[in-house]
Amino acid sequence: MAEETNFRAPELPWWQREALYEVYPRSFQDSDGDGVGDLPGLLQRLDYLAWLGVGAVWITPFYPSPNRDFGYDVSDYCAVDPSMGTLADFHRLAEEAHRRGLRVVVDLVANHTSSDHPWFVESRKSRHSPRRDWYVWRDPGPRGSPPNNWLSFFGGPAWTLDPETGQYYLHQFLPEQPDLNYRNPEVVRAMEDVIRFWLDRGADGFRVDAAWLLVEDEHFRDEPPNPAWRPGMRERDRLLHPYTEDHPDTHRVLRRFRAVLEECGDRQPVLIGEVYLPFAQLVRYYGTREEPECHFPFNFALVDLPADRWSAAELGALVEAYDAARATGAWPGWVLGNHDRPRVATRLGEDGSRLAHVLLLTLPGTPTLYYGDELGMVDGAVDPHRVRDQAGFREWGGRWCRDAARTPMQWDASPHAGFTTGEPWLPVHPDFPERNVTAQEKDPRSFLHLVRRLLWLRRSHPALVAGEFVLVEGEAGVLAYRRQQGRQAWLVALNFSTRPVRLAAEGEVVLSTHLDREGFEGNVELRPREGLVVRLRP
Ligand code: ISL
Repeated sequence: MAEETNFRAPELPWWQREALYEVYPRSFQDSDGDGVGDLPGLLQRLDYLAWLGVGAVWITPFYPSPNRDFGYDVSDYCAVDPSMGTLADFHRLAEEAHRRGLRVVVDLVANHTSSDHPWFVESRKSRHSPRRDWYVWRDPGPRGSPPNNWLSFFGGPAWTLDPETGQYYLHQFLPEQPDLNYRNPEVVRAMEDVIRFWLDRGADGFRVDAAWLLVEDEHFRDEPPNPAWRPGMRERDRLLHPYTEDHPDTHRVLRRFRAVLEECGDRQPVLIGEVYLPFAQLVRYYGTREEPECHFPFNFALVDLPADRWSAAELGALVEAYDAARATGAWPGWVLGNHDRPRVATRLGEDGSRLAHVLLLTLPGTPTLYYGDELGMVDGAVDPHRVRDQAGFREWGGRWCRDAARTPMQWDASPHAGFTTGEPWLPVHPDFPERNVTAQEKDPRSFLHLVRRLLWLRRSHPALVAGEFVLVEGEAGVLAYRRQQGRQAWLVALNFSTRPVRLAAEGEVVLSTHLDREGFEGNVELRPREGLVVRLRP
């Protein structure tokens, strides 16, 4: 890559300079033939991630878990599930990642534990258990009903009766995922110790699961009906959520988590929040200068934007609204997909997903990629009789299942796509003989090469990381913006329309979504659904 300067913007912290790559470890690489991916498997693939050009890997939960929600029901925060490896494997993984200049971000499943966690086992023993108050227990409502009308993400009430002690406990997710009680200072301290545990073992940061749900209304008020609810929407969305989401005390907890990270000084570990809220509320998860919270909460606007609204006008407005909502200096964080949502290539198609990746990797802020999206992987078909993720299946009323976005990574054309020598826990997508890393490495115009080129372009040019961002008014249907720092100026033009558009720009095409016109200078015409990155003449 001749044009790269390899300038790494050293004055910025690593989590601003580098792109994040989400790995769902069960589905990434199996090393022992049990059909479930594991940490030693991920270790084998670190060279791939370094080659690709991401700077950090976020690993979703690998802790001991009865797997009712595949790791998001943790029964021991300070260990590794035997199916995923050992603590020594994590240690080796962190060391080997660091040797390659990669950081390791782990999941902090803070909102709830597994009902098998010793804390909950003890809590439910009696009303007088010393850990009773570690969870949220309430007496039944009238005639034995749940204490109020709160609903779980995974369907049904957010309360389950414990017949032994005659009280209900709260769970925003499955009954097997009881909510911790952050009004109890001992719980906050316990989670701080979990953070320290993983920092001591080489973690470079945390993605706080369900960060906007940590604390609920202390008066347990009923939630009002949602007038916008329509059949087809999630059952939980029958209600508005003023009392179970975004409670002011949630910020108090996140400030405490952040303070633990601040103890690390130069290591600069990162705190990222999983927060599904409108911009005005989302931006409060940065905290303030005096009392910081997340380095950034994920902005899921591009995950939530329906495919028929991916237009230049709509995206331009979205980017500007996000910008306007953030205080100066609040660092953006963009996402196209994750293990809870349909894959981006399924939502937008191959062309649309190529455009989306140019956007993701040239907007200001930290981009997070989801494993396999760099190949254009699409959702797998899910046999309703063989659903593994029952929780997600219920969440979406059977219309969609998270299994679809969690099929094994497609490495090569060998049986099971090189993911495992055994029987994969989820079926490999049948397009793997053509769509895989090995095949796309050989094809210079593949999706993989597009994403790799974009990643290296971003990490080599500070203007694309931290440069000024200016929307450029122009042709209808084309989202165009400049990124500028000092004498470096770039134009990104994304043609979301289905007609060709002439571009008035003095510069050199450095990248096209089709990877077939690099080096071109002069007046370019954007083909339908083509995106270009142009280096402007100083
Ligand atoms: O996708 C979503 C946002 O609307 C939610 O349904 C999602 O389940 C929620 O954001 C919380 O997700 C996280 O916590 C869950 C776990 O099942 C998800 O996989 C995780 O990402 C409970 O731990």
